[in-house]
Amino acid sequence: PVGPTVSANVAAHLAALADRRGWSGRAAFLEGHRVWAHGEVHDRAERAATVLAGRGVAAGDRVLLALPDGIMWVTTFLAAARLGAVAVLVNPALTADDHRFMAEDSRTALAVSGPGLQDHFDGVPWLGADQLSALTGPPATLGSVAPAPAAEPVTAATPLYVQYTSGTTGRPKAVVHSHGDVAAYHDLVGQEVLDIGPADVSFSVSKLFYAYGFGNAFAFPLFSGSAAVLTADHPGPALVDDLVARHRVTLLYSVPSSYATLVDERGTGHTACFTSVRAAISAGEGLPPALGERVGELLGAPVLEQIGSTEAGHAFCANTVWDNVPGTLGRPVPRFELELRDGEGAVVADGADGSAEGELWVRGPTVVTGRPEDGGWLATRDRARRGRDGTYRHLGRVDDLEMVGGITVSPLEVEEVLRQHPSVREVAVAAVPDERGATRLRAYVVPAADASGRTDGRDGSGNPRGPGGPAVDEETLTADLIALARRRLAAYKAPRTVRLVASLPRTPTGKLRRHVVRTGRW
Ligand code: 3SK
Repeated sequence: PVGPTVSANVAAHLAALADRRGWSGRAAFLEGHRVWAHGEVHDRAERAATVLAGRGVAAGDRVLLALPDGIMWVTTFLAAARLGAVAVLVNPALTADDHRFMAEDSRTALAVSGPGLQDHFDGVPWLGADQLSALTGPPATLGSVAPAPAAEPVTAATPLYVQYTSGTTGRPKAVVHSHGDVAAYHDLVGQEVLDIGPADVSFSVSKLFYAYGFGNAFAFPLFSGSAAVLTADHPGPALVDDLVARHRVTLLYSVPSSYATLVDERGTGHTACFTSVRAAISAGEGLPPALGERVGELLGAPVLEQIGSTEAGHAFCANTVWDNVPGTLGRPVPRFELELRDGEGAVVADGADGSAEGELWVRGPTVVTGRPEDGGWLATRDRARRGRDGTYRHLGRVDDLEMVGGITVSPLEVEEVLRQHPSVREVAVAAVPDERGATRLRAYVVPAADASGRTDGRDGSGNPRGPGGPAVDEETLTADLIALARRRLAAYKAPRTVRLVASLPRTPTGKLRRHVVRTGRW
């Protein structure tokens, strides 16, 4: 075993790497009209480390970051890492109650946020992002900042950051990843899956505090000498178009619900603003095959579906730029092992046709299980089928199945059929009790931008569409969808009712909250 070294400290390692590889002057982060070079990022991070040390932050302390995506996020993270402290990455848009829970649960020593969130951290030592920003500016504006503290020696296993699993229900759970994990995301996913190099420009719809966004927009660019576009704003279709075109994005990382909005609002013609994209990555939940095709047509680039989790740190099963099987999650990422297990935890053997189906379990270099008795294996709660070619298909979450009249129905199967209707942008199916208390399937539908088939911004009757509100005839669409389901599925799988809604309840990472869909109230 190797003892603690400065070179294992990710902040020290990345600064030395940028220097050694000559990346100091190359763009690392593109934020609005500002370009931050790799060298500048590490210089600022060293100054931020001085400020944090001045506030008493030391090795092992928890520093909570409730910051929007931007240079402050990156430099504060690197500053905490340099000191051997552990960054607690939280969504700045959470409520005061959520923030208090996370600060307490993580035993936060210092919380860093915008001034508007100061009251979320009552009783916790707090540093305003604006103050930190002023203090980490170039030395000329700064005057007298003491030299940066030496980087703390660590091992690859030393805790580096905490993320909270968004979960689909209950209180979030803390997951701790180490200094060594970040390099592994880059080597195993950035390199082996995406072949990232210095010429790449990444844009991740998923924010930096999520596992997906952290790998995409922090680890990959800093380890590969490439650049990432950062924005504090919500990346709706207009912003995605604008950022991709303006910064010549080569790798677009998004989630199915966001891709659905993009193709819905932009059509499927390959528009000029996407010509720089060499791959579009999809994660967060299963990508319906028809949607994947439409995304590929719009972007004129391969769509690479993958699956990962906060506990795994990043993707553990993925399609790669060399081996893409659309409609599947691809194959295990190098050094990750996957098993399909039954409800008792026994490994499912391949059937006569060479395929197997069960709950997906994963073991690998960055997987955090919290259960030593599982021997490093993590139950993902995702169901999958492995085909004879070794690729995996997502079958939904373990607790996704609905019970109708004593028969189990996969809502995903029904949703896949309903989604083929041109007036459907998003759909979720759940079993709800009818007036007699019997359970029946109901489809909740977000109508497509122009569900009337008109292109003049008016609904089927010629009336203007309301802002965000569905301007489609509910009765006609209900009849159409039920008829479609009856034609394609066994009768008991057809929904009895359809409700039009403006949005579906999702976690911040885009996963459908099925337990909320089942309540019918959001
Ligand atoms: O949610 C996912 O599928 C995912 C994929 C890649 C990296 C991280 C995550 C959470």
